Order: sequence, then C-alpha cells, then structure tokens
Amino acid sequence: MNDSQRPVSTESVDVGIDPLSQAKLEMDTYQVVRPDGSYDADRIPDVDDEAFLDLYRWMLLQRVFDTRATKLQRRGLLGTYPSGRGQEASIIGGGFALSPDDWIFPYGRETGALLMHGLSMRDLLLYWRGIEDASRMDGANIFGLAISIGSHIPVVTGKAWGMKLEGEDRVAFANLGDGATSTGAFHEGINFAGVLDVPAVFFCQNNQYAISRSFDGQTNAETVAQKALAYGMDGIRVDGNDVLAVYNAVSKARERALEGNPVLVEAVTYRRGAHTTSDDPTRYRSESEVEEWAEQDPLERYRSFLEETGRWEEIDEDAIEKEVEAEFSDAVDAADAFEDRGIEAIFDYLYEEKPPELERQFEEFRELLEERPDMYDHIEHRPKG
Ligand SMILES: Cc1ncc(C[n+]2csc(CCOP(=O)(O)OP(=O)(O)O)c2C)c(N)n1
Ligand SMILES: [Mg+2]
Repeated sequence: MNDSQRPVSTESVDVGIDPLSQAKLEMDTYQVVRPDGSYDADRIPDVDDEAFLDLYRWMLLQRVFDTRATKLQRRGLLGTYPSGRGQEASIIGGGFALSPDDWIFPYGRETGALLMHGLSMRDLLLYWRGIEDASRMDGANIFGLAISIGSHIPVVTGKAWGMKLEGEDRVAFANLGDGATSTGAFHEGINFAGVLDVPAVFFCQNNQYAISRSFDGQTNAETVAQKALAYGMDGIRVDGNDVLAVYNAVSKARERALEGNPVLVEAVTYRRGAHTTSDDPTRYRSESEVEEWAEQDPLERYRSFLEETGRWEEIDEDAIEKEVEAEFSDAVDAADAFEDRGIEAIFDYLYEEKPPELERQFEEFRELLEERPDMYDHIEHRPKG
C-alpha cells in the first residue's frame, strides 16, 4: 500500500481521547486581605501584634531603600539597582515567613528580605557598586546573587539535598522571577527537587515581566504555579500584593518542604518601576497598565487592614522613614569608607582555594596589566548592569 495515499480524516470522530488541558486546572489565587481592604478573618495568621506592625515597617523600609538607591545610582554612585516597587508585599511576606536558619538564594530584587536576614545595608550597596567582597554575604545565611537568571535553581536543589542528608531542620529558599521559569536550569533543578524530596521552597515573584518581555510572551502556561505539577510538586498561587497572604503561603510551603515536599509558590504581583536603573519601561508597556496596578498598592492595602483592626495608630510613618533614611545615609558613608581591593578580588570568592585553571587566568590577567596598565581603569569603570 502506498503510504502517501492514506486518507487523513478531517471529520472529528469522538474516540474517547480527553487531553489533560490547562483549561481544566482550577488554580485559585489565595488572598487574605482583598483590594478593598476587607479581609477573611479565618485566614489571619497567628502572630503577635508586633509582627503585624513589623510587616508594615519592613515594607516601608523596602520602599524608602528603593527610592534612595535609585537616586544614588542616578548620581553615579551605584552601578545599577533593581527596585522592588510594587512587590513589597511579596518580598517582605516571603522573607518574614523564613527562619533565621534557612538558606536564602537571592537573584536581586529582594532587598528587604536580605536585610531582614542579616545582610548589612553597606554590603548591599557595595554589591551594587560591583565590589566583589560584598558577595561573601557576611553574617547571613545568604548565597551570592544569581545574576545569571535561573542558574541558582539546581544549586538550591543541591543545597537542600545536602541539608536533608545532614538531617538539618531548615529549608533552602529560592527567590526567582517569572522569567527564570523559562530557563533550562529551572526545569532541571526543580525536577530533581521533586525526585529527591528536598526541603526547598521555590518562590517565584511573577511581576508580569522579564525586562521587556511580558509574561504571556514567554510562556503559554496560564500560571507559574501549575508548572509544579509536571514535577510532582505542590504549587501555590498567591496574591503577591497581599502581605498576609504571602506570609501564609510561604509559611505553608516551608512546613511542607520540611516534611520532604518541595513547593513552588507563585506570588502574582507587578513591577511598577523599571527593570533596573538601565531600563526604560515606557518603551514596552502602557501608562494605563501601570496605573491599574498602582491601585493595588501593597502598603495601602495592608494599611487598611491595620486600620480596620485598630493597629494603625501604633505606626509612626514619619519616624520609620526618618530612621531608614538615616540608616541608609550611614550605610552610604560606610560604603564610601570601604577600601576596595581592586579587580583582583574577582578571582577570590568562587572557590575556597583557587583551582589551577583560575590561577592560570589570574596570571594571564597580571601579565596583561604589565603590558597594558591602562586596562585596569578600563575594566574598573566598565559599564555595570
Ligand atoms: C541567563 C541569563 N539570561 C539573560 C539575562 C539578562 N536578564 C537579566 S534580568 C532578566 C529578566 C529576568 O526576569 P524575571 O526572572 O521575571 O525577574 P524580574 O527581573 O522580573 O524580577 C534577563 C533576561 C541574565 N541575567 N541571565
Ligand atoms: Mg519578572
């Protein structure tokens, strides 16, 4: 029989195939405080009054830091800076749910959570000045920033696996953006997290953009959370502008992870500012879209909750702002006073002991400088970010 002559049916005959389709997935977005300020009393976390206030204080700190750091970059005093404006509830709610023993893997946009977990403001500023020493993350259980998007996900799985083998009672907490979920490393890393039942939480802030690429331009999946199912993991989708909801979601995910069930959490939010100080978002998105999301401001929403529950009078916004401003100014002074060890430091922190190949590269670098001393300044002032 001639194969090319075989008729292809154009008529649709029901032969009982029922594809698994995302249209059938029911994925709620978990909320505690609604945009109008009303809230679900059964979902209020069981934390003390001070913790409710601290959540607001930290979100305000994030906002003040973002504003100051952006201005500092504009004056040429930071290489670049990625603001978390609009994402404060995700950043702070996630960080607040972690224990001081957990290991945090940042990618850059989670300033408040890093400061909450022991990184100094000075070191964060030094990092964004391109000073390698700051990547040591002194005094904190924080890995170096994964500037190469998604590259940390397999490392998170590896670290969590190690922690499991050592019988440690803590989780590895991966911060990532929606863009990172479209990298190969994400899929490889998360797959093994599922296979190995590691104590890891993958916390994705879906801020709707990977620089200029909108969420639906980079994936045909309707949600990030559903991607967990393909790897046999739990997924949680949460309103990322609702700080109590994020706190609950990450607390739950952490609990599950400690029992050997890694979880992918998607916090649905919006990046209101530029991707970094090197970006101009007016070139790829409309004013009206930004304004729509401005109405969902995480601080205002949480403020309504604090007012409703009689806690707002405990917050002195002016005093908090002044305190953070002063802390920031001191951190800038401390960063200015830091004695940079120069470009050579880039060879120092990847390995405890420099392997031969890195030694060789370092030697080559030194030879280059002997021949062309002018290269030093050229590299030192290379555009960053
Ligand atoms: C592997 C890799 N490819 C490209 C880039 C350039 N880049 C920097 S940030 C970014 C987008 C990240 O988007 P997302 O993961 O959604 O995080 P967001 O910045 O929105 O918080 C890209 C493509 C990079 N840093 N690493
Ligand atoms: Mg993004």
